[in-house]
Amino acid sequence: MFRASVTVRPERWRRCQQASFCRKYTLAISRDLPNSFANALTKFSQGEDPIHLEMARCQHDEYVKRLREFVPTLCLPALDDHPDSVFVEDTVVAIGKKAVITNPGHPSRRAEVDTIQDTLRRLGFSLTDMRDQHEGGGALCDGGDVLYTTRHLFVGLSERTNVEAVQVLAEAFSNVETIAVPFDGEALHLKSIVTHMDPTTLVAPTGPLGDQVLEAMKADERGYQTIVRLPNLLSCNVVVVNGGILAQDGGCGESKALLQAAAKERNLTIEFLDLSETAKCDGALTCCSVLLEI
Ligand code: CIR
Repeated sequence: MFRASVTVRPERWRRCQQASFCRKYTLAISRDLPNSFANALTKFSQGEDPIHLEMARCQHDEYVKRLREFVPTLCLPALDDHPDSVFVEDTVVAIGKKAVITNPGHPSRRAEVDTIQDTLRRLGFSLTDMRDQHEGGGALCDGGDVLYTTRHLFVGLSERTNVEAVQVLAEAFSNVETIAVPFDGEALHLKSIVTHMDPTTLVAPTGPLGDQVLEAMKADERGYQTIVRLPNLLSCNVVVVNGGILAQDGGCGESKALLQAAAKERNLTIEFLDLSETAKCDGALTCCSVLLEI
């Protein structure tokens, strides 16, 4: 039922092992695009073009193919009853062999977590189910709001993620400092705004939205020495995996050039991808996979 690829280029593993900051991912989980994808939730994306299903499928296949250059990837079968189910990142937060199964903030997304929970249980993870916590199921969280830099666990307080969830995450991952990051509603998730390239480098947009979030994170005080500021918001969501970076080809040459330079300085291989159809429903790159260290 599952499709996994194990074709990871050996030189990329070596490069990753040389880089002491790097998390060593051994498996990624993604999910095939559902036939219902055109009905995915959309709030922040602009534009009137509807989602083009076949193009979305090609782009997603390309994403998985590129990801497999860096890490073996298990692609779960599509859930056609759940238009947003390709966004697996939102269903779980995993660090080492521990994982917190989330209670997604939008009711239409809650049933997506069951198959992820099953998969992680079979992989031997120690699981906390957020849905069992804080009587009454008060904790709500989308994994897209959780940014783990290896030094801090930042949790965006968005329309999808609340303080009860911060509490659950802080208890589950008690060996790392957990920090709530309030931000106003100009983007769906914290990681729609800011991601990281290494333990001291963040990627964030230029302008007030980036300023606001970096300030809420106290990025400076917390030792994030380099902040790659990009004019294009979509370009700020990057996947850093085993010596490589997957980034959006968001049509912004300046953002691409800045990312390329930052990747080169860090001896990371950067690959640009066009996920225009996913972007039409507020999705970016990190949201289409869960990276695991097992
Ligand atoms: C949603 O609104 O839930 C989806 N259309 C987009 C989720 C994107 N997830 C993510 O960035 N982690």
